[in-house]
Amino acid sequence: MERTFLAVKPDGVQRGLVGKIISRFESKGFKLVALKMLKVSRDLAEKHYGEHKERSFFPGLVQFITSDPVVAMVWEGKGVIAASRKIIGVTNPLNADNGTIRGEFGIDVGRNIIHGSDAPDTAEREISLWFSHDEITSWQPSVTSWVYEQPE
Ligand code: ABT
Ligand code: MG
Repeated sequence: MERTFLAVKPDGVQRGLVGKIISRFESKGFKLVALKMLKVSRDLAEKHYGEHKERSFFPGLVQFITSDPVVAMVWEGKGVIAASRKIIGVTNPLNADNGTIRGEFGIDVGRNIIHGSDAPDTAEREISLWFSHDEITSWQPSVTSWVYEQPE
């Protein structure tokens, strides 16, 4: 089953949005398989945002993500990578659709509340960057057959 990496950023944690955010993914039917709160190291931040290393906003991005705790998670389910990006909304919260997390809760691009992996290869890379094997739990929700027509 497909997996994605999501993280409530320091602004989302400070603003008390962790519960509301987790609730969105839970009630959609996706399965939480890993969760931890941590203060991100500079090394982890620079690896996570490595693709933006040469961009002018990179130092500010690293400063922001390491400034306060984040809540890091792995979620599992059919189509979870693309579906999560839809639930999250586009990068700039002012352009994000109503009903998305960023559309509902954010204004500035540098305070966009939550991160979600943008493709299968980045999801795999980010999950192994943020979590060790034994931090990811395998379990079967008893409601699976009420979420999926043909449970795997
Ligand atoms: P993330 O989930 O944080 O990766 O955001 P998203 O995938 O929606 O957007 P990308 B393109 O990956 O941006 C990463 C972070 O960089 C910030 N950013 C991005 C800017 O500040 N200015 C820019 O011009 C661009 C392209 C926004 C993202 N996060 N934060 N905070
Ligand atoms: Mg991104």
